[in-house]
Amino acid sequence: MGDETHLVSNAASFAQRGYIIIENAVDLAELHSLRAESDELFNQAEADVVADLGCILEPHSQLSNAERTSFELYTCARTEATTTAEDVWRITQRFATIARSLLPSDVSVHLFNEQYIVKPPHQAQSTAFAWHRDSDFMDAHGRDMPTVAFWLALDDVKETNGTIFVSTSSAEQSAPPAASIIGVPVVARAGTLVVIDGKLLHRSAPNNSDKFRRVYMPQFSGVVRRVDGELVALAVPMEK
Ligand SMILES: O=C(O)CCC(=O)C(=O)O
Repeated sequence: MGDETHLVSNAASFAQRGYIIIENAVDLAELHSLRAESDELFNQAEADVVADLGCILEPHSQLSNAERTSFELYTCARTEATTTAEDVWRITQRFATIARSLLPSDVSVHLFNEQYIVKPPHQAQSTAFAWHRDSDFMDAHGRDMPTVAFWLALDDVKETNGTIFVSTSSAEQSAPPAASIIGVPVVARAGTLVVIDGKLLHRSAPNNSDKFRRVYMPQFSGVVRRVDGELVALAVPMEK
């Protein structure tokens, strides 16, 4: 099957279910670069990663508006962030081409957010994420902008170490998140990518294991602004 056929079948499946799973989305060398960047950011963090940062580490801080909106300027800032940042940035750009095949054709693909979600060992409930849709975090203005999150497992993931669960019921998708939803856990090897629509209901489990659970998660969308016109996060153009 050619690459193009793959993208078409992925797009159909994504439109229908709100997520797709792509195994071996990165090779071993890329996985090492991503893990190294995640660990470097964790070790550099000046706050408690769980209690203060909610397990979220960003590979950049204090970006200017120009850096948040220019491919060239973001690339400069981004590739200086860590020792392996250049390798990771190449992967992010490859993911942007997949995002192109999944977002509506009238949306110009921008990098909206870039983060690692790191759950240290034995952290129980404090590392769980409740049922939500990524669009829940936008105001009424931004909520209409289609977004896709690229949730890339850097460690093997399962129910006991903090994997995500996705809701597969269309009735649940349109209702407010309820505690009674069960969902389906993603049990997968490191290197597996789950692409999640901004409107898909998902949650994640606590990490009860004795090892770190690391995930790299860039998000792509059009330019997302708040009602007051301010950017919500990044708006780095990814299409030439
Ligand atoms: O990685 C996780 O455990 C959950 C991440 C998540 O649900 C999110 O960032 O929206």
